[in-house]
Amino acid sequence: MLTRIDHVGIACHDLEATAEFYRRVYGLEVAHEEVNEEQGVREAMLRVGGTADGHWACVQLLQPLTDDSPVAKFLQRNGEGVHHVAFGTADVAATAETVGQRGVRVLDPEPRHGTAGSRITFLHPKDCGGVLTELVEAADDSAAKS
Ligand code: MC0
Repeated sequence: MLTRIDHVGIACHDLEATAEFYRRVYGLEVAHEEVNEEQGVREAMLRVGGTADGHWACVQLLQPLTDDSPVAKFLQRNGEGVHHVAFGTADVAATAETVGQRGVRVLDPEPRHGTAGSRITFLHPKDCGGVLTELVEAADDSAAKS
């Protein structure tokens, strides 16, 4: 059902300064940057290593676009730090349905638009041991469905 750790999302106030930290300390470079208005974030993906299913495990830096977005609320409450964990799956809708049947609240019954053409859904942190959890079907993951 889950095929990889796709990314760890990290909330930050300043995307450039945080990306510079990851570059200076770990030598990681930004592979992709995007604004996702629907989610209220600017984000940057930093590739850490390849995964067994042919994708990348990434660090995702998240800077809020607006004061009332989920990441802004998280920063106000907790300060900078780990915001969510995202797992890859070949079929986000089917995986969300399965975990929903297992008693976890699925926050996006219809998958939404995520990084680089991916389809994503979030699971409620209160049903996942305090971890906001994201399911990601990358643009080319669906090839693995058949
Ligand atoms: C909130 N809570 C969290 C949390 N955010 N716990 C762990 N990790 C987080 N990130 C906890 C709060 O501390 C609070 O606990 C309770 O959940 C309710 O939080 P709230 O903010 O007061 O209330 P809600 O219900 O308005 O919002 C929480 C919820 C929301 C998780 C439903 O943030 C949401 O829908 N998030 C999913 C979308 C998202 O985060 N998008 C940004 C990343 P207490 O104990 O005080 O009640 S977008 C992204 O990552 C995209 C670009 C991608 O990957 O492609």
